Amino acid sequence: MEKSEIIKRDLYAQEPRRIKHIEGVYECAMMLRDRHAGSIPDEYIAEAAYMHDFTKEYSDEKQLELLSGYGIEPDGEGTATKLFHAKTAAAMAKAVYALPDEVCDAILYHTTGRANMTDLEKIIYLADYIEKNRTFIDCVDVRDTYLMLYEKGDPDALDRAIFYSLDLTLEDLLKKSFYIHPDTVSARNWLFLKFYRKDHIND
Ligand code: DGI
Ligand code: FE
Ligand code: FE
Repeated sequence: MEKSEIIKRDLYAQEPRRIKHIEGVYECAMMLRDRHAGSIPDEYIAEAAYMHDFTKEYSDEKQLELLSGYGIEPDGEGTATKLFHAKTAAAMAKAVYALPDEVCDAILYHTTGRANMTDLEKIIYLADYIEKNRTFIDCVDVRDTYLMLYEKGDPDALDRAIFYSLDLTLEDLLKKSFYIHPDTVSARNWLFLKFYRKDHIND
């Protein structure tokens, strides 16, 4: 039995409300892999997709317990509860399922992104944002933008869509006056510099 099959079995046994979303991420990530990074193995996509939100339904208390058990500090001194699940899922991916480091990193950075993301990290990050079951306006907007760029043949469709999604996420976080993780900022500025260094001058 492949590791991704075991994760999937354990995930379905937890009866999480997020199965539909997770299946959507798997399907979308496979499609993005076929279009943009053909050398990534099926099994890596499956492991990262089925594991990425494995702990999402756990209570904040359980997340904090898990983090402390793994010796990991919570982000924003515990104020950014939405970020707990990426760290706990990545830690479990390593400790419980012995997944490869590349896959654990795609799980770890699926919520914030980071500078210099690998293709696998980009694919899981974007698939999580635009999979077909997402109905939030920003997700629909990024999904449409990605498709438009891809259909136009833009070789940077993946990166441009991620850049746009990071801007929307940061805007939303600022509006709510939430803690912003440094990796979210680094990811956004990494792509900002990629696209604007040559043709955009700040006032
Ligand atoms: O777990 P999902 O809902 O599938 O998606 P996700 O893991 O991408 O989580 C999305 C949430 O994470 C969304 O509410 C915004 C939040 N988020 C992303 N970056 C940051 C953040 N929250 C804080 N406080 N700080 C961040 O930098
Ligand atoms: Fe998540
Ligand atoms: Fe998700």
